[in-house]
Amino acid sequence: MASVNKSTGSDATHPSSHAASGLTADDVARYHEQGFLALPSVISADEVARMRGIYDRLFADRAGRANGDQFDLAGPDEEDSEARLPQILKPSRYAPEILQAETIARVEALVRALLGPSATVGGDHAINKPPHQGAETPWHQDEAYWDPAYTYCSLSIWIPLQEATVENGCMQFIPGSHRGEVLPHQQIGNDPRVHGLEVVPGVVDVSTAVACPLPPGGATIHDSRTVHYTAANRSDDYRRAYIIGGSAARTPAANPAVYPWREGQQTTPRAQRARHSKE
Ligand SMILES: O=C(O)CCC(=O)C(=O)O
Repeated sequence: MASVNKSTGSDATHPSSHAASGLTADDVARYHEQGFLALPSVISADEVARMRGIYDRLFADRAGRANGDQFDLAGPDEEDSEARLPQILKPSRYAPEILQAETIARVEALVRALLGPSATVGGDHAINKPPHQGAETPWHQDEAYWDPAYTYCSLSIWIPLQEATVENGCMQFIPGSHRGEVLPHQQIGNDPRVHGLEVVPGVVDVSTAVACPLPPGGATIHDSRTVHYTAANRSDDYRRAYIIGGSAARTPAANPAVYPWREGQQTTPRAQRARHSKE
């Protein structure tokens, strides 16, 4: 008997809902059970090479820096300090050609297979770990960044533009963690200048973590509540990740939580640049 995804109402195991995505019914069931999925091949080697050229240019040009879309996720983000974990929000705003129609169609099929036929693709970002860099992306849940006034049904598709290994910072997940609440977070290192968030140290048991190495153009997909992490890049090359989101409609939360850590984010150098650019 087909099972209905309670959060979306979609018949997620019906073959017609996932045929275009290339996912099997087992893949879909595993995603909902574990909160993540690793796929060895989502975009072609040629497409990876084409995207990588655009990606490297965006970081070299510091695209989006002036309006707060490009910043250091893990460091103080001051003009004279080298970024530990450079991130660009909405890279497709600065280089729309990074996303070809074929890739959007592929991503949309994955999103709809997992979240239901009305789900949409939207919201991309890029995290570029420099070689021999000590910055990890600490354990966190994506929803900790979002407004707790809503209940979400969202995922992220994480695509490495070179091989992703444990050594250079592939994705790691805590299976089943998407079924819990949003855990207490703080700014990384409890430093008020840092935009990035981490689960408060000691709150999460990471002994069951699963690392997901991937070839270039593979992808991991994770629920917006799944606790995840990437290690520091100890390789000789950049670790380039292009990430694109998908979601079904959010609904107002019945009993909204309060996320005190979001207040701190409003005072970071990144948030100040974003505010000034709008004045
Ligand atoms: O690429 C990384 O280092 C982390 C990515 C991440 O946290 C995400 O895609 O939600």
